[in-house]
Amino acid sequence: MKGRVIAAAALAAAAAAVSAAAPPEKPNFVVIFCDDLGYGDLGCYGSPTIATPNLDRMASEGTKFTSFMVASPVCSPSRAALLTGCYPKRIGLEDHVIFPPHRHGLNPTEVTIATMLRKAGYATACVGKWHLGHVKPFLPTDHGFDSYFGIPYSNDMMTPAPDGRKGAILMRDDKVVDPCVDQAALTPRYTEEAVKFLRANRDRPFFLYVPHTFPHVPLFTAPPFEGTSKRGLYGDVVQTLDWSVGEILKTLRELGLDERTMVLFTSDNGPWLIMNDRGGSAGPLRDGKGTTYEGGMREPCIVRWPGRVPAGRTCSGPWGSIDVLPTIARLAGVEPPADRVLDGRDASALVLGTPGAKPPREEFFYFSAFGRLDGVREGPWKLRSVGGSNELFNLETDVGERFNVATNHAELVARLAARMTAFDAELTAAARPCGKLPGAPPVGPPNRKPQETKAP
Ligand SMILES: [Ca+2]
Repeated sequence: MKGRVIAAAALAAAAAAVSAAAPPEKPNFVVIFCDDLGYGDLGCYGSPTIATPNLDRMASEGTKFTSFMVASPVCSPSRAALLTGCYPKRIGLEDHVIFPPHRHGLNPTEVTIATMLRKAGYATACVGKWHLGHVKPFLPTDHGFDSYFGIPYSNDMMTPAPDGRKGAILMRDDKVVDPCVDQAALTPRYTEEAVKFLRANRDRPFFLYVPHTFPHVPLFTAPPFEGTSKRGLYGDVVQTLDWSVGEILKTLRELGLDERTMVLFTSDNGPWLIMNDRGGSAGPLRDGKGTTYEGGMREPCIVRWPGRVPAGRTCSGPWGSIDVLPTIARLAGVEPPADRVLDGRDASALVLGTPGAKPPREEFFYFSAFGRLDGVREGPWKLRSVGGSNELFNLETDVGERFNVATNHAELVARLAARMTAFDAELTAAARPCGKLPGAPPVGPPNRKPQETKAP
């Protein structure tokens, strides 16, 4: 008996020695970022016509967030914010999206999630639509990704191919591999590429970023997805994305990586409503893409990490894409960049459902598609102050922003408006420039329309 006790004690001591010697396993991260997906476009967010069984199951196995904010209602600035943890204006990318003639992009001096994790030994890959600069040194492979496969800007930015066709270009790393890609095959090709990356890196920590091309218009899919939804081609395309998420989750399960992998699903901005049935739905939210109402900037967000992120939970605590970098840093046990200002905050307690966890921020700022500061949220209150007109909404009782109560709360309106002015001045004074090649055309939309107000 005594011998057995000693043996057990020796075993325990040996086990303790092993665990003290071996560094804790670093978690993997998969971020799936759709393009123009609306708050109301998933079954688990209320869509009656689009079937998303994989995302619904992901939500039941993880946490569904109902106040997840992106930092711009259009593509490029929103992507810049996700990857750097900064408001787009802080890094010079607030003024609308990058077009093919442009020669600017995310400054190579910025630190992305990929740069940060790669330094910590992670394998990194970007599979999908980049839209942060399509020439060197602004490509994914210049920003911490070991590899890149996808279209470098929006799928409606067609350029002439050598054979006379017009299409979207497909790149691998820093080379164009197809000047006119078959867009109907894109989502399955991205998925195949993502799955291949997961299999190849099963034994080391990885960060996989999948910024999908869709459901941005023009919409494409193919059998077996075509004609399957009750919402026309738009629904078919979202159902294709749902299948893709299912393939990624299935692969993680097969590789035994479920408990070591956090998967985050969201989109860059709200639905493009002027596209009518080719655009999505913001569900109960007001307006959509391009606006600073909630429909433009509040996104579906599901986080799944079995054993760490509570299953079947709905969380209304506000956080957003700018908090993803600091949150991943905390969960990976790495330091976020300390030599510069970040706007994002660590939201890991909220994400992990730590009892008593508070949202990571007291206030969130709403910048327009052109970098004009339109609004601020503080607690339940949101002030939109545009062109001298004030709208105050209580988002807890009026998520659809139907009741402007500004006249009932003059003091609050004045305080929030002053806070907006102060923050914008502070941010503008400390803003860092985007990256620009010599002789680059000006940042901003070509043929700017008069109503497209630039940042001051
Ligand atoms: Ca978009």
